[in-house]
Amino acid sequence: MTSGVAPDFKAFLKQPEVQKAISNINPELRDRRRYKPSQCNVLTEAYTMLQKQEQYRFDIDPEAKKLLPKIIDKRVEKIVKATNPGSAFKYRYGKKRKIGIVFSGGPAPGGHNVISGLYDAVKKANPDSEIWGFLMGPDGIIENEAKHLTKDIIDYYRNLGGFSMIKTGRTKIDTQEKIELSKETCKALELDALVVVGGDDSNTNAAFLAQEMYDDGIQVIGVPKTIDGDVQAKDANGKVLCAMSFGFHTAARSFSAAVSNLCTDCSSDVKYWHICKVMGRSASHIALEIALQTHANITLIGEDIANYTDSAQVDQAEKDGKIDFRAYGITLRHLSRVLCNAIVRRAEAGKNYGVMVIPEGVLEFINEIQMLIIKLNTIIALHNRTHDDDFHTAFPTLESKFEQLRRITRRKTGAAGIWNQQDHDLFSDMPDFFQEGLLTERDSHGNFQFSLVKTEKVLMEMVKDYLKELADTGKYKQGISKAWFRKTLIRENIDPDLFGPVLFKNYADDMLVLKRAIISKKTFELALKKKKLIDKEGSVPASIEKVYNKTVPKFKTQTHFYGYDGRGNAPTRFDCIYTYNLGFTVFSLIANGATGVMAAIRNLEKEFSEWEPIGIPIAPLMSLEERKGKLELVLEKTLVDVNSNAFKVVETLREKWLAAQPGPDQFRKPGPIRFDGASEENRPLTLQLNGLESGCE
Ligand code: FBP
Repeated sequence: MTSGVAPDFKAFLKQPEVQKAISNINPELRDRRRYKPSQCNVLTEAYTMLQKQEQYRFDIDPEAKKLLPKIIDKRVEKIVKATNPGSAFKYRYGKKRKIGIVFSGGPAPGGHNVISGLYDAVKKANPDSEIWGFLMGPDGIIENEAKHLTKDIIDYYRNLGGFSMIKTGRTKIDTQEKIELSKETCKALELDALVVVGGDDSNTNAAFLAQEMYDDGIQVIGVPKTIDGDVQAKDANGKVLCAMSFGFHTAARSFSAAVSNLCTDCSSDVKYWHICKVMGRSASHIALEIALQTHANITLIGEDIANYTDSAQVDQAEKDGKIDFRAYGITLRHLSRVLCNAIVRRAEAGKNYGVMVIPEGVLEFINEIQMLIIKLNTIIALHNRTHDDDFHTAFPTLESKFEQLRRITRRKTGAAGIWNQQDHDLFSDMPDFFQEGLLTERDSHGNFQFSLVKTEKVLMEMVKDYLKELADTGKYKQGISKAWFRKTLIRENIDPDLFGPVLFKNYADDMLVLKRAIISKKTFELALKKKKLIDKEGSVPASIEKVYNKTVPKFKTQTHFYGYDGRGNAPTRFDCIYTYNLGFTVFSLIANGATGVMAAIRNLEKEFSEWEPIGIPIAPLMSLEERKGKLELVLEKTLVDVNSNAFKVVETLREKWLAAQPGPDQFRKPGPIRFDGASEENRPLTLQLNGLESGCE
């Protein structure tokens, strides 16, 4: 390799066309930075105020009342125009403020626009007010690492993806010590308000910080962020207050574009099943949206799987006068059978290819796995609480962890009641990489890290094993076209109508499937010999051999993971507008003295003109949940509702999209994310469908 750049090449690099081609600034970037998202009418007003919405009520958890007394009685408040604001109101509204903002958890497209919306609103009310961004997530608050966000910084990131402006982190402000340090930082910086942009855990932290800093007059506002789409809010009567967190649309659309391309690819070279694991730590909202966007052949929805009941097993138990708990919830083995069934049916229809979408959190919905995860979480948490070291440091290798589990099964005290021989046997039967996956370190929130487990590999290994069993027993065969069969034989002057009925179970059809008893080349030849179509010693004609080879199914897979790529995508126009308005909503809540509330936009599922900026109190949404082996007061994640329109559509069209008959597949091509133009889509399909009157009972 030579070093340095030749003088001629230096001159080449200086040419304007070359400079333009290699610049970091491209037309898309310029367009995005220039784009001004639309604003809800009310947010364009000079002064806004909050109007209590008494029609929404909540079933309040007694623990929330006990732990968050200063913010528990807050109501949902709608942002409305302040009519005839007096001078005291105007002074309060427009007083000089210093507001801190933090990103918490995984990046989600649109975060920068929350900041730019907040910045524009703050500056509109008082040009001397300032926004400070905490660096690297909640650690920035704890360690007082913040930077003043100036116009240049804000303008640089308008409508762009990621959280690169101030970065993010997963630290949880979940101990009194961390809360105290955060309070000290907010006081030291003389903040009027702190804005926490995060998911369920981060909004939980926001509520506790609001409670803690109430008497200091430091307001805390949450913003619903996560590509997983599981930060949503309804009141006790099921009235939707926040239909979706921001970032979901962009990530799901980005994954859909990639999955759709695979649908096109597999139906072109017709030899692969593309297995697509998609992000979504627990809830399957992303997978559901991908199903609607692409009509992939198979999409698993965790919440649907959890809902599974084996009715035959229930009936049998009833007859025996018992309750069989094992009949509720699917097992890993059963799920692999369901997948095999679909693969076999498509193969019989001549389609030895397809696209399967698996949500990364699917294992959590499988009863037996869920039990193991809960038990292992508890064992790890118990160890960490009772010893001075950490479980993963104490038992660094799989072997040592396994040995510790074995010791627990033999013990009579401590974690012994949690882990029994049956658990140990189930765990021991799992492949090494899966055992390792189940024992990986939990994240800082104590969550099991599904994105680190090869969910698709676990399932595909089981699928492959069972497909082999099905092939060996004659139940898995590749269908071939009758026209092709006839043409191939006629070319060698062989009468297809003599051979066809001997070989195929359905010679009258257009797509032919070998008879069940023909399970190998040997049995294939035997069938022909028996009917004297080939003599005992004679070799099989080349065309017949070709037919046999074509009937042997081959399950070849390509696996893909869609997660970080879509999370880093530049926001869709929907997410740009949604988040910019969230930024304005945050300011209106702060200017009107709110705290312990989450900024949200009601009616996201409707036309933009109907969007309604609101503040939702966080504390009444919280309840007790098991975390790190103990009960904690948290904001609940919203899972896919299996009675929702969106899910019912997928369920109803599942068979159609599987397309297990000869003929074309039913793929939908959403195309890449468009920021502009007539084909740009204005909101997630899940929201569009859920916003319509239901056709279900
Ligand atoms: P948030 O809920 O924090 O927004 O993160 C969501 C997510 O992208 C999940 O879909 C995924 O399981 C997880 O983050 C991955 O975590 P990490 O970034 O730590 O690998």
